Amino acid sequence: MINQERVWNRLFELSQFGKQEKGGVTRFSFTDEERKAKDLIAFYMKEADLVVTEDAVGNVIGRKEGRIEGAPAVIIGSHIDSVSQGGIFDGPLGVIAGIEVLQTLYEKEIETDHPIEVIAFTDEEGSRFRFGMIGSRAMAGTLTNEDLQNCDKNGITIAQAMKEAGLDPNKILDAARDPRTIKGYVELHIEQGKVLENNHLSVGVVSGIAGPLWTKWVLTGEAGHAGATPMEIRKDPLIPAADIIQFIETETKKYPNAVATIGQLLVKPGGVNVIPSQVEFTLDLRDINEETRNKIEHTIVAYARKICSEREIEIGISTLQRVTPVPCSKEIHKVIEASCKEIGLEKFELPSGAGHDGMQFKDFCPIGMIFIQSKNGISHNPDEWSSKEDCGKGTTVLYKTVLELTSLRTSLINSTSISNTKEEN
Ligand code: HGY
Ligand code: MN
Ligand code: MN
Repeated sequence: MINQERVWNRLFELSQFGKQEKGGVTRFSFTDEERKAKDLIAFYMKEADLVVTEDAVGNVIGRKEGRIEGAPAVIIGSHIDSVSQGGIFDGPLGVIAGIEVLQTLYEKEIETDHPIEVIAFTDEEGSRFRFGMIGSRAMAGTLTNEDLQNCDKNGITIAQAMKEAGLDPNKILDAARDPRTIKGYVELHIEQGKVLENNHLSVGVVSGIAGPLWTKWVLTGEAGHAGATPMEIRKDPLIPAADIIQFIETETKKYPNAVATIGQLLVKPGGVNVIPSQVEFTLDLRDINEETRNKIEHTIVAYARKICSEREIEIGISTLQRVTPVPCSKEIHKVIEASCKEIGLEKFELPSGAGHDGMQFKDFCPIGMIFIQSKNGISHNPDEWSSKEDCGKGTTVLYKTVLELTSLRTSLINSTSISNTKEEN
């Protein structure tokens, strides 16, 4: 029923914006390449006969009205911004598949009870400003002016970048939606892990989404001469930093669902023959259970403060973003499973280690996610890959799920799915 070729071709057409010579796609928010990508998405939405708007933070929204006047909408969301040298599927699959669902309904002249919106959210990744999910936060009414002060590596704040993109940062609240206008949220995404591949499956239903906690660590010692300064009198911040990073790995490995990543590490002043004066690194810590994540965080911080005080090294830890892990809706979970069964796919449930825009709607409406297999579990990497067939299967499951969710016969209450409340640790 959906047009798999069209989904596939559009994924590659979109990937040209931000394509890197050295491989992969780099498409940060509020850049020219992202603007061109949004314009192409808007064009696809118009092809599907949608009313296309952009809200106060640049979310691109395509809407199809339903039969019932004033009924709340089902939202199909994802993002088209990327990490640096990322793949072509992370985000775009969900937006292009969402448009495909609506184009198919248009071509088959199928009306639904509830309206449907497909949304390309602004800056899900947080790659440019080290603060993400800007568009979905704004729609959930939780984006603040303080958030807009986060800046990129050139010191440009989100607010300034918005202005340069023709948006008014003072109007972010205009993007906030009334929860009564939204019935539910569903997203198709690549798994970005190896679970589906290890189980030889194309599609899975997401039980819950792990919450990323991003923190910035700054350790300050004293620069000195690499040759003339004896080891015992040095105040070298890099040594405790290395100790802390090793401790982070050891501590995190004690918890089966927890993951920790040091993605950025900066040594200043960075001279070969200079004892570092300062070290800055970022920590991305996640677990599907918030208590576990907090426990790991507190243990790491206590250890770090202890060894830094022993070495007379100053330590500063600041939070870049703290996203609560979110369980998915049982009802939507059931609808996705039934859709899988309808097309002969085995039902399979798995948690999401990656964060997604749907998390921002946790207090807003029930959320559901569909995963397709990632080859070798690789993502955030030019080698990110999913097969055309799996993209087609995922889009078909999304199509059937949306058809069911937009029918009056399916009622949704804000509930959590049973499976991700169990505590493994
Ligand atoms: O970082 C993440 O989990 C997602 O790719 N934004
Ligand atoms: Mn991503
Ligand atoms: Mn993503």
